[in-house]
Amino acid sequence: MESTKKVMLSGIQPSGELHVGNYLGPLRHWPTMIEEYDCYFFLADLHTITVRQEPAELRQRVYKLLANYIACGLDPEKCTLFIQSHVPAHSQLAWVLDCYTMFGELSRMTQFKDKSARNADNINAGLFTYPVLMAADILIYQPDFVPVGEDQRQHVEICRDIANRFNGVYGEVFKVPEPVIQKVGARIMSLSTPDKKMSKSQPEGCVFLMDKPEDIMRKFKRAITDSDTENCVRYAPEEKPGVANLMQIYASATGKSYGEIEKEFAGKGYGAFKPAVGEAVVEMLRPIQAETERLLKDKAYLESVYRAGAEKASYVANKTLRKVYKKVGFIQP
Ligand code: ATP
Ligand code: LTN
Repeated sequence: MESTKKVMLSGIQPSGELHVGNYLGPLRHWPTMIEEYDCYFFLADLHTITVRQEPAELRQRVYKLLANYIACGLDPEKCTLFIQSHVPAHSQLAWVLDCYTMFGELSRMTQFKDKSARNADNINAGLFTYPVLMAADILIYQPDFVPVGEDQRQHVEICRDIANRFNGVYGEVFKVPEPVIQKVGARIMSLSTPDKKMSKSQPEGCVFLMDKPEDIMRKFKRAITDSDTENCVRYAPEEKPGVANLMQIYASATGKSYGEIEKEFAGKGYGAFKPAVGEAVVEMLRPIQAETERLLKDKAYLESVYRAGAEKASYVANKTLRKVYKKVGFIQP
């Protein structure tokens, strides 16, 4: 029997180590969704090769990300966990959608502009059409919701535009999904340059999920607070972006409000605040790190998870692909 639950889908690229931004932004909220929604979570390995990857490293990172997913609470019995390249229908749908996406709209994507500026020697067509593959990743499962961090909002918007355009020609083929972006944690900034988002492709100022406790403490103690002389823990993102970012991290890790944090550190200054944020993060990550290490020793289990996931995902994805092929006029094989 078909499930009547609403459908939710998201993915992360195994393009580097997961960091606190990936965790506090989207990932941490996913396990709370698996009871209520029919959830698909995948590892976006096809997306990673828009930037050159070392093959052996990429393979390792896929295992590690899968172990991280499960350790963060994504129970493979309760949701569909899979590797993007194991479901060829994503790429097959992406080609069709390429033909319903305009050059101009892809040229406006901020991530394309940023990444092509950073990889000037490799501005490949994949980097340019990346949002179309992402739209295919999404639309092929007909989800209601797509939980992501703030930086992915534009990609979910273009996905909606592509779906509406296609539906406009062929009728209601795709469900048009809504992005879900958490308020606190949606954009964790780098600890060293608080005007840039924490990003795995820029390890400077980045706290990784698997960092040792002493490294986490060191990174937080060195975090750039602001050049103001106030030395006061107060939430003022415009004036004090470094402090606001640490407050955002502390609030997400402890569940405290900004008001409560201001009270807790009243009269104590940054010298007390920074190590307290570090400790909260160490404690938050401790169980995840231990479980990830345990899972990484059990490759056979991880393989059984991604195989079962690909089978479940393929069933749904192929159904949508067949419908699309039929609509555009391809003869059924
Ligand atoms: P890259 O540097 O390779 O672009 P990234 O670190 O930006 O990687 P992604 O793989 O693009 O991470 O993102 C995975 C998920 O984490 C996405 O939903 C994204 O919106 C979210 N995310 C990434 N960085 C942050 C951040 N600093 N704060 C909150 N959410 C984030
Ligand atoms: N583009 C996303 C990863 C990603 C994704 C998706 C997220 C690829 N396909 C589909 C949500 C839905 C990123 O770089 N973070």
